[in-house]
Amino acid sequence: MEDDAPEFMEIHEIVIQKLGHVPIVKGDFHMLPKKVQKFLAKWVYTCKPRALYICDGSHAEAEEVTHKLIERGVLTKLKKYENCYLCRTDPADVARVESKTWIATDDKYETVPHVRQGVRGILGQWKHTKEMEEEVNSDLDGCMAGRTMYVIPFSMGPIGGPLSKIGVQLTDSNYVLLCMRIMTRVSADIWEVLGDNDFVRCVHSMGCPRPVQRKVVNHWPCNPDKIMIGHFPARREIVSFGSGYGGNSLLGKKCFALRIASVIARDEGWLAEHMLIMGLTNEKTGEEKFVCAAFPSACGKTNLAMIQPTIPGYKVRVVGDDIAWLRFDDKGVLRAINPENGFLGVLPGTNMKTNPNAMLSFQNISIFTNVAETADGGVFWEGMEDEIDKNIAITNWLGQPWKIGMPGNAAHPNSRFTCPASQCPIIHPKWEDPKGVPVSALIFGGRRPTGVPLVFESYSWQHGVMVGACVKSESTAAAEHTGKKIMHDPMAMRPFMGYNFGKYLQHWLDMEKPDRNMPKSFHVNWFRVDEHGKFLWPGFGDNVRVLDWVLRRCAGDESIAVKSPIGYLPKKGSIDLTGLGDIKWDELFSLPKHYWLDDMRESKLFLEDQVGTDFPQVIWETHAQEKRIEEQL
Ligand code: GTP
Ligand code: SPV
Ligand code: MN
Repeated sequence: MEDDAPEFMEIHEIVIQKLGHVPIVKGDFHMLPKKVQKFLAKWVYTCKPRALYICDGSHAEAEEVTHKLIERGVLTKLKKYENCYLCRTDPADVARVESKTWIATDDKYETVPHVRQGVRGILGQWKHTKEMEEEVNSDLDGCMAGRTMYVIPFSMGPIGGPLSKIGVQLTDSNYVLLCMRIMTRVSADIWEVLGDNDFVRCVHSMGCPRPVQRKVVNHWPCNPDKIMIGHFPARREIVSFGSGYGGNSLLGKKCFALRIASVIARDEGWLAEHMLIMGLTNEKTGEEKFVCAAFPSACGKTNLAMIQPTIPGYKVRVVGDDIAWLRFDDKGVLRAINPENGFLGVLPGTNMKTNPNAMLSFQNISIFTNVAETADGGVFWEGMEDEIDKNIAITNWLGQPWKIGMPGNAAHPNSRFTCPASQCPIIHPKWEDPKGVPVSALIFGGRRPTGVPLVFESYSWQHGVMVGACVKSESTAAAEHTGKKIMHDPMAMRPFMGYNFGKYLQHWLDMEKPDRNMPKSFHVNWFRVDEHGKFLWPGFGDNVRVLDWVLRRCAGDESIAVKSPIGYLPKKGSIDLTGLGDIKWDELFSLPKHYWLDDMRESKLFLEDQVGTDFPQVIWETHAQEKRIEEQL
């Protein structure tokens, strides 16, 4: 391990001597586990902060940091709620930046597949370890000058749980610290629990040392031109520079719990996935089933995880809204934990009709980033028009006066709330169960305006892997893509892959074993539109009607499905549409032959181009989906 290399031992000694000149404003360096001291020493030496602040996760710490942020103008207290704050970022730093995200390994093909010659790969970006290190060393050299380095010990998953993992994040942003406290479990207990375990090394800097070189906008020092999010899976290290937004800076989330964790999962035989986890209890029988669903960013995970059912019979409870760590137990049951501690959810479109449970989750201890503010100390975004006083003055996310009906947006389309998961009124009592919950079904989906039915079921586990590999979706504001183009997002993991996607698909296939209880898998699409561009399906709480069909299939009901060339479709009338008025079933479930032939050929070409010789051919061979469509549709 690199930390043990002699030069770092020397640096460690030097820094320990030098630490006398770096005041430790909180905590005791000498009380930290040796391996953490070494990690810290290396980065103090590189980043040259003004002071060190070792966090303990206490309430007093939150108060102190919040107070500082208010004083500096980064946070505005929202007087309509308890302990809620508004934050406006530099408008140049508003979303994840996929084009600046890299995985560094010595062997290129450990990270990216062997693409077809002449093709530009889009399933992950690789850099040689040495090249990435040079870039890191040059960008981070002195990057915290004049700033405090916060040391954040955190756990992904319940502290000390058998499926949980520990991380330590260094950051020069106390906004990031506040958000990490909500999104992960920050505690001084981590130092004890760490013991002989390894930890994920997370280094984050806004990239704006003092004296600043670039004009600071909204008290949000950042360096958008030089954003870099680098991962070193071999030594479980993440280095993020230049951005303070969401997944770019809260390193426990996408960087750790998906990219690095997918590599750990490959090595240890489990799965780290971009999936929600929810429980549905049948109120008649009392039986509860859990499902996980993988949709690309801004495609409905948070909303589905928290739905308020519109048909009687189910009690829904949320375990997680974004990431699932999945592992088969010794009885062959797939179990899932939510490694996160909070929700970082999209705000536009969220209201008391579409997602009351989210609305009720952020009435306390929450941070709203890049939304509009109302004159009474409340918040506003697109979709909340019916929930605010019509005459109230509004200030948009850019700080300008704004009125409903004006062109442009009041809130940034990727504006988000950050709140503790425990505040959700339907949080599952077992959401922190260290063993996880048993999973009956896996669901894939995306925004597919045409051709793709509301729901279909895969023939088998292996076919489900193929359906997952073919996931596509309209691009959204969650990353830097502009316009609404349909993009491939296999397994909803394109931006979050930690290693070669072909090997990842093989790892999924290898999960299937005779003594395991393989969950059924499905594909859903809430976003099909009619010829006028209107959604054919009401979505949101009504999605429970689809889940009801899914669960009846899981219970073995053969009478409600018909075999089609793409998978099992619901038999006409087998989804409960009571009270919905006019639903155009035939349009919602039609499989246009030309669409599907084109789609299959295009998907096959995409995977052959992008995954090349790493693609597990067995999927095509066994499933001959194109042939079936040609002959049977
Ligand atoms: P990330 O946090 O980026 O991973 O997003 P997510 O997958 O959790 O998506 P989220 O639930 O936040 O929804 C994103 C957007 O889609 C919001 O504007 C929602 O209002 C909208 N949305 C969610 N579910 C539905 C649905 O069933 N139908 C329609 N029409 N829109 C939906
Ligand atoms: C996503 O894009 O899937 C998110 C937001 O959940 S972020 O954490 O910024 O990646
Ligand atoms: Mn997400």
